[in-house]
Amino acid sequence: MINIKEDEKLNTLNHSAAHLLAHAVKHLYPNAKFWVGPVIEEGFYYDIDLDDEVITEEDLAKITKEMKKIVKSDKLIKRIELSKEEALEIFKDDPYKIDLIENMPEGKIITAYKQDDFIDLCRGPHVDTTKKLKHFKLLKVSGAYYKGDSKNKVLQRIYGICFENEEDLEKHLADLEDAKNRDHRKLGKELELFMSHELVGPGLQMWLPKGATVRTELENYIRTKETKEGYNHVYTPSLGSVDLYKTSGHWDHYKDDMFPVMKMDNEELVLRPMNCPHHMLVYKNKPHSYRDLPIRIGELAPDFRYEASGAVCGLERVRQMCQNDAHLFVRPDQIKEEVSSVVNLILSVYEDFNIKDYSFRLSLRDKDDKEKYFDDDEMWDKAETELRKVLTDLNLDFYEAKGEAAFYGPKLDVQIKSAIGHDVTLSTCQLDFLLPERFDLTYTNEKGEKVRPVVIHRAILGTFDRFMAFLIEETKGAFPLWLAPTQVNIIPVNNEYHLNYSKELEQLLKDNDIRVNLDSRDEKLGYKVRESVTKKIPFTLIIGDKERDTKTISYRKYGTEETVNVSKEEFIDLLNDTIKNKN
Ligand code: TSB
Ligand code: ZN
Repeated sequence: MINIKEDEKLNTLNHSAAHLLAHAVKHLYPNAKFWVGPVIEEGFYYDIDLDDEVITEEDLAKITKEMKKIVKSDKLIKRIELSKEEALEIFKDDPYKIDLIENMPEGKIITAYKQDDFIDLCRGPHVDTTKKLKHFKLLKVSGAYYKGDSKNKVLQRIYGICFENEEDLEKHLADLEDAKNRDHRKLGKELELFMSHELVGPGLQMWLPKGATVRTELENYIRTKETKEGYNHVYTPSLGSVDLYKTSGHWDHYKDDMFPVMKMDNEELVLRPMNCPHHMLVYKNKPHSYRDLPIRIGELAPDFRYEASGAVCGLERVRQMCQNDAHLFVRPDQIKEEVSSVVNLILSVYEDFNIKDYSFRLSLRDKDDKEKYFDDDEMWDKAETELRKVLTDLNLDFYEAKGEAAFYGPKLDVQIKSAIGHDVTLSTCQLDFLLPERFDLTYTNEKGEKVRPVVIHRAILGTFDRFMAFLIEETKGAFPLWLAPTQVNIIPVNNEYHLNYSKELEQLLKDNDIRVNLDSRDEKLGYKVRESVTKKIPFTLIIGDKERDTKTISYRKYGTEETVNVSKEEFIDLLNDTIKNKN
C-alpha cells in the first residue's frame, strides 16, 4: 500500500485536507480547540478537543458535507508569516496552539495558513486552493490522549485520506478493504485456525485442529529441510534457573522482556525467552575439535516473552511462541560460509512459500544504550564490521537500523509488512562473540590449543506463530494444497444414489495420505459447494451419476469456476504432484 507521508505530492494534499477538516469542524462546533493534525503513512488525522462532546461515525457524514462545501467555494489558501507575539495574539483563545507557539525557538518566524475564516499554525507547504481537495474521505474517529499520555484529557482524533483524483481514492479504499479482509485475526476466526480466551490471557493463542494441521506440516517441512543441511535437533526445557540467565547476560539486558521469577524452596526458576543458553550447554556437553565444526543445533522450541498487553497482536506478536531456532557453532574462518548458508536457506524457504515482498535489515546496536546492549565496544565493532562485510560480499541489498540488534550481537533481519501495516521481522541471522565467552565455550585448534568458537543464532520461519500470521495474510487463508487443513471435499449430489461411491473415493484418498472430508449432510448441493468455497478447500469433488457410472472424478479447483472430469489415477497424480511441488 502507498505510503502517503513519503510521497511529496500526497503529503501536501493530505496536510491541506487536515486543515480542511479542522475548518469544517470549526464551522459545526464553534467551541472546538485543535491540537495537531499531521500526515501519517495512511493519510492524515486531526486531534480535536470538543470538551464533553463525542464525535460518532454518523457525525463524520455531517463534517464531510461541510468540507465539501468549503471545497466547492474554492477558498484560496494563503501563507502568513508571524512573529511569536503576533502568533500568540492571533491564537490567544486556543491553549493548545499557545502551547505549540511557546515551545518554538525565540526569534524564529512562525508560519500560519489561512483559508477564508479559518487560520492554523503550520509549516506547510499546502495546495493553493481548497478546490484541489475534492477527492478525500474521512475514515474513522477514535479517542486519543493529549500528547499520548494516559493521565491527560481524551481528544477526538478524526482520520482521513485525500488523493488527486477519484480513481486513486477508490483504488486506495479498495486496498484498505482488502487489507481488512486479509487480517489474519479475522481469517483465523472465520476459518477456525486459532482462538484466544480472556480466561487464558492476552497474547496466548490456542491453535485449533485446522491451524494445528498447518503447523504440523510446517514443522515437518522445516525439520526435514534442516536435517538435509546438516542440522541436529534437540529438545530442551522451557524452564531454566535464574543463574543460567545471569551467566548468559539475559538477566542484565533482557529481564524486562521476561516473566518474573518463580521461587520454590531455595530454587529460582524462569520461563525462558530464548533458547541460546540451553544450546550453549548442549555444545559444552563434550569437547570439540576444529574438525567437528560447524556444529548446528536446532530446536522447535517454546519461548515466553512479556510483551505489553497493548502490543500483542493475534499470532503476529504473542507471549508464548515457538521458535524455529538453531545455534551454529563455527570457527572464525567459517563465519562467511555459514552466514551465507543461512541466507541461502532463507531464500530457498521463501521460494517454497513464494514470498517475494521483504527487505533485509542489518540491525546494529545503539552505542549510547548501555542498558540494552552488552558494553564492549571492541567486540561490537568487530561483530558489526564482520557481518556487514559478509552481507556486502554476498551482494545482498540491505539497509541499516541502529538500536535493533540483540543484546549479544548484530542481526540480519528479514522484514515484512503485515496486512494492517506492521513492519515485523520474520527470519533472522545473528552474529555473536559474547555468549561463547560467557559460557567459556572452546574447541581445540590445529595446534592443539583451546580457542573460542563463534555462535550464529538463526530462525528461518522465525516463530511458527508469526509465520502462520504472515502465511494467512499472504494466502488470504487459501493455503497451498500441501498445507491446507482439508485438501479435498467430497460432495455427493444425492446421498441416496452417490454416497457409496463417495465413500469409496474417501477411502482411496485417505489411503494416499490426503486430508479428505466427505460432506454427507442432508443439505442442498449448491449450499454445500458454496460452503466448500467459503472454507477455501483446494479441491471440491462433485459426485453424481456420471462419476459413479464411469468410476471417475469431477473436481472444481478453488478459485476456478470450471469442473474437470478425470480418472481416479489422474486425480491422485495431480494431487501428489501439486503437493510435491508445493504449488
Ligand atoms: C534466533 N536467540 C535468537 C534465536 O537464536 C532469538 O531469540 N532471536 S529473536 O529475538 O529475534 O527472535 C527470533 C524470532 O522470533 C524473530 O525473528 C521473530 O520472527 C520471532 N518473534 C520474536 N518475538 C515474537 C513474538 N512476541 N511473537 C511472535 N514471534 C516473535
Ligand atoms: Zn539464540
